[in-house]
Amino acid sequence: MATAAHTLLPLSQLSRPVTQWVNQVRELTQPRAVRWCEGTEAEARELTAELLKSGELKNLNPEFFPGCQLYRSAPSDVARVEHLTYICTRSQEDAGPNNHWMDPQAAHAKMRDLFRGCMRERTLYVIPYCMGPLDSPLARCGVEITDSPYVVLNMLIMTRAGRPALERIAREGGFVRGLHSTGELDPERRFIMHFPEELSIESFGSGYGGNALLGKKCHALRIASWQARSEGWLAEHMLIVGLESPRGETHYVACAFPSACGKTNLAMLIPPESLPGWRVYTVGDDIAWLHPGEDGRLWAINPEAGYFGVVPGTNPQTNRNAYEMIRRDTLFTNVAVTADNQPWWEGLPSGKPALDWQGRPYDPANGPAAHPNSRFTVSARRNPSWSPHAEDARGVPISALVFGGRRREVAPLVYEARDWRHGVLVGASVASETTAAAVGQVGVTRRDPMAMQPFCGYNFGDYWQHWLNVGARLARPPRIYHVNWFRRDAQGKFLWPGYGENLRVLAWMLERCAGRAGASASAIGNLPRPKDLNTHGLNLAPGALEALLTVDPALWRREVGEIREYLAKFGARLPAALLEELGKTEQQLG
Ligand code: SAT
Ligand code: MN
Repeated sequence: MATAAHTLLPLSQLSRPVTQWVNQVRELTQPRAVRWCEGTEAEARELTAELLKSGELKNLNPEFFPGCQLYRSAPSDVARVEHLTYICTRSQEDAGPNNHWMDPQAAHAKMRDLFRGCMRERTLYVIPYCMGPLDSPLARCGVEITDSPYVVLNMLIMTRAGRPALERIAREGGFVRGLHSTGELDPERRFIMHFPEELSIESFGSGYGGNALLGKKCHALRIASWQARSEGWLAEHMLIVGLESPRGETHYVACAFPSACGKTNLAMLIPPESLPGWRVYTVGDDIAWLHPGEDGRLWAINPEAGYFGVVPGTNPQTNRNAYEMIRRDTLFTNVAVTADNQPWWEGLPSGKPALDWQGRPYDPANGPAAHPNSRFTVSARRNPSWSPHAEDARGVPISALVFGGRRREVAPLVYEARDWRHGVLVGASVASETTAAAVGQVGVTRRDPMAMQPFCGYNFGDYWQHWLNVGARLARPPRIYHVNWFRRDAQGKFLWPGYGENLRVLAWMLERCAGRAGASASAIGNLPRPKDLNTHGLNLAPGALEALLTVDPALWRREVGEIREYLAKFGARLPAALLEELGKTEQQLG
């Protein structure tokens, strides 16, 4: 009886600190109603029905895409806004040269002005959520307050949201506070502010992705990276994938690539027919929380419960799992539609767009039919390769960490760091061509250490030192690799087929971890010799493999110079160990 009575308690009575905060926000923002999210399916259905009625969502063809809806965002609100994203620490040094910084008091004052009265005529939604399995000691909770029902629907898919999360918060006390309003969607009045010292987030003026789904980049990376440093773990922009070899051994690998560089595709990789006996299991596609375990290994959980993936390019060849997964119960944002109301995007093998992502009759003169950063939101359990170990409270043990970027030249297909310390330098030196996931010019090469440039909630110098410290605590650290699926030849053609064939590279890494595969030492680390990589059945162009596995000393001397110049920005906070490792590489380049 006691439990039954307990579950009937209104959510607003479960946690006093949460209720007090909701009341303060209500006074500031003046909503016409407050709705606490239970996290039930009935609630999601009800909310969807309301949005269909108001026209904010549209049903897609129920015969081919049952349970799927389309949302069109404001055309000026289609990606993360890094230039409007701030880390607000008391000392600017703590935010570091890698972040935009604002004084916390000034930032709060600015945001208070924006939030004042901003929810008049709107409903305020309270979303308690848990990042990570509800029973995991590694999981952390938050509460997002938002006036966007679209954000609520996304959060219900992307996190463990609702009553069980609030019950955990009531037990534990602490939670990350995320306040969000779409405001007027005015790019001139848009800010994404983080207060790591207060474990809070304030986001105004955008309804899109990482700007608005505060559990994702804002909490699980920027705030969590700060929490992780003080608690001795790592919050990383990494997919987690389980690879079962034909020998029947399963190893877990975590890989950091910048946004829109294929993390989701790699996490759901389908082994090519020429590699029989391999199986792939997805634990996560975007974020990993990594903890040193008592056994001296590194253990990982995926804090998310769904995927917010890039739609264009998804097809049966590139990612059959995702292609199947998004055919039901999926929320599409900014895709095109066909004449019979099916979602359509660039890269689909058939169909043609009738309306573009803005709902205009499709005209190629207006650019792509689907926005290049159009997204699907879908429960992780819809993924045919979903790993039930994604629910394990202690996580999965990591055998290898992989960094990567999108680079036409310089970086070879794969190399292995000499050891953890060198691996931290390899991660810190990642560079990549920018993509449509953030507002700004696409295709410019920039440094993106550990793929965390937009997401690290504190000074990169301190972050690299923290990486070194975590490594020092691991008796059995994972090996560290760097990959580049995006090398091109002089004509601009990709040298490597990518997608499912990337398993060949992962297989080499796992064989290295098991002490069974060969490599040759180079100045930048260990590379497979052509014979160490299984290229059976791959029709690589003549000379392509050699080009993919070559370290060009002249290009690398320039690269080392650029890395040194980049690292120098971090001044006294830069760990000396990284310069020592860079010195070793430079010396060996001759
Ligand atoms: O917009 S999100 O940050 O959620 C997606 C991404 O950039 O990876
Ligand atoms: Mn991402």
